[in-house]
Amino acid sequence: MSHPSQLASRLALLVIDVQNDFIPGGQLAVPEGDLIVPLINHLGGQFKQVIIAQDWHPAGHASFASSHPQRKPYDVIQLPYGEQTLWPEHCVRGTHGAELHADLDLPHAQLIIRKGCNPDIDSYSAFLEADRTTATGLAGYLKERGIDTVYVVGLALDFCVMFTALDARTAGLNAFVVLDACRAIDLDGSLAAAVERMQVAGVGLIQSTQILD
Ligand code: VGL
Ligand code: ZN
Repeated sequence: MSHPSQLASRLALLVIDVQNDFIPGGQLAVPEGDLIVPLINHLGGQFKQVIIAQDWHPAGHASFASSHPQRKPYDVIQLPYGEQTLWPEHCVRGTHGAELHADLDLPHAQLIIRKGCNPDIDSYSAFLEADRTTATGLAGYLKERGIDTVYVVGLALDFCVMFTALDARTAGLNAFVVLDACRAIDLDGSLAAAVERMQVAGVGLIQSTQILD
């Protein structure tokens, strides 16, 4: 597979949730989450179009275990839109944990898209909330800019990166996940399941060496 110069304007790099709470030391730390930051910065320099996603929950969000009596983190419950894994409180809007990692260096990124803002609905995907109906507007943004191919990197590979890549495919885009620029939570086999789902959906799983000059 060959990849055209990422500077082509129809390609975009989507940087998912590289935020303090997903970095070791944070509330929902992804192992080695910090290690991908230099690579993401390097990749970013090769893309003209860079979009950043930021998990951005109000306090008391429905995805927090603390919002449900008798529940603990990583329990799975039924919400009106379906199954929801419960998480420690994380990425509460305006807090340090919700801020992008201080070393993320993507000054030319033009869009930061915040998701999970609805108190009652989670949103792993940067395209569509967990009710699978409420759109963030990202598909329209990409379409208006003539972007037809996205490269997805960040955290966590088996949750927000996967759902973003799957929804990119549903939106009719070519989608690649740059595996070495991601890290996973890997809860109960979620990493292997994510790889399988992405392959079935036609998401290209690649290494950064395949696209770096
Ligand atoms: C994420 C769990 C909860 C992610 C966000 O960024 O993958 N995971 N909220
Ligand atoms: Zn979240």
